[in-house]
Amino acid sequence: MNNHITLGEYIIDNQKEFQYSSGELSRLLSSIKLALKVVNHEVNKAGLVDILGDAGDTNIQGEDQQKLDVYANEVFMRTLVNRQIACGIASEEEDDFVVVEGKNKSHDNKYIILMDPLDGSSNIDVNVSVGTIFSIYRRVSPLGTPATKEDFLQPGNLQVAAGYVIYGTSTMLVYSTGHGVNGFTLNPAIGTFYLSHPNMKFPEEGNIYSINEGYYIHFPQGVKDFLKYCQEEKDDRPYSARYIGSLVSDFHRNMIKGGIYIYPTSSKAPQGKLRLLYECNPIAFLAEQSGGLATDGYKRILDIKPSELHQRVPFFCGSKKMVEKANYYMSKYPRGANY
Ligand code: AHM
Ligand code: MG
Repeated sequence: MNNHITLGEYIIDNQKEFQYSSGELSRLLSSIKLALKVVNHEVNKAGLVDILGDAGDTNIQGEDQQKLDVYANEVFMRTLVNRQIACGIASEEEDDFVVVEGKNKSHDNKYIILMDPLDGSSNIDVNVSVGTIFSIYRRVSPLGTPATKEDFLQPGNLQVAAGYVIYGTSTMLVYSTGHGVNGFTLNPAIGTFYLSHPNMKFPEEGNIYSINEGYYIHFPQGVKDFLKYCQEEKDDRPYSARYIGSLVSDFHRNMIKGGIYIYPTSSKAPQGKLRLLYECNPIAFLAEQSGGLATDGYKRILDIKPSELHQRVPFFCGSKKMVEKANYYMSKYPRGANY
């Protein structure tokens, strides 16, 4: 029975998957586990204490920060910095990346981490699931020197590990170290995660599409055509529309049931909304590791060479056949045209 394997045991048991492992990645994952339990505790009592609402500040991208965004960011940053395991951290809530010193003020740690500490935060006030997303790379700058921007601007296909936490009806951690995707569910009574969803597989086909259709008028023609296809009365169509507005939750449901998530460019957001480095890349890594696909409508997300820490990209992610179909409609029009 898988449900007797705890997350802690699983991390240790699978350390051997890494040829030259020194245990650093395992310690990094354990730190994430610790931080997420603290955030989970706070998210769960969100309606009870004065932690809801606007923190009265905006982040670098001009978005209002919710108190819980700020709190989650502080918890993850503090935990990762104090444990001195990564050499650098970038977060949706931080303007620039943060260099982390290792033991004895050295810069000998191998990994950098990028994260969105609390994604979908507009859902917090209304008791709808939110998530944490993270992405881990091996540094490219020399050991012993401070982490540099180049460490963070690596294409997603070089990710060593990626995952998300979903603070939903139950709290789950879903992650991959490049050997498939596994999901762990928290038993809140004892604070332990158990392997509940071993070797998760994205269904090749699906019948759910997730997109903010309210913005239809602003979408590229390829997206409009694909939506028409989804709504057509033919074969197993029309498909169901399901959109939570919380990427982690929409992705999680689609990975289990089969479906496609789209956040396209629009005449209002010409680059799209979602951030490549700490939203799209980690989710794309999990999609591919479970048999799904992720593109920007034309090419593979994981092959995009990033140029900016907070870069945005259009995002098409989900069941392989559905993403291929969406790409097919997109390919009929040149990129960036036909609004
Ligand atoms: P956030 O990082 O500010 O929370 O924004 C990301 C979220 C995603 O979780 C979600 O899929 C999307 O924004 C929803 O955007 P919209 O309200 O425009 O549909
Ligand atoms: Mg986000």
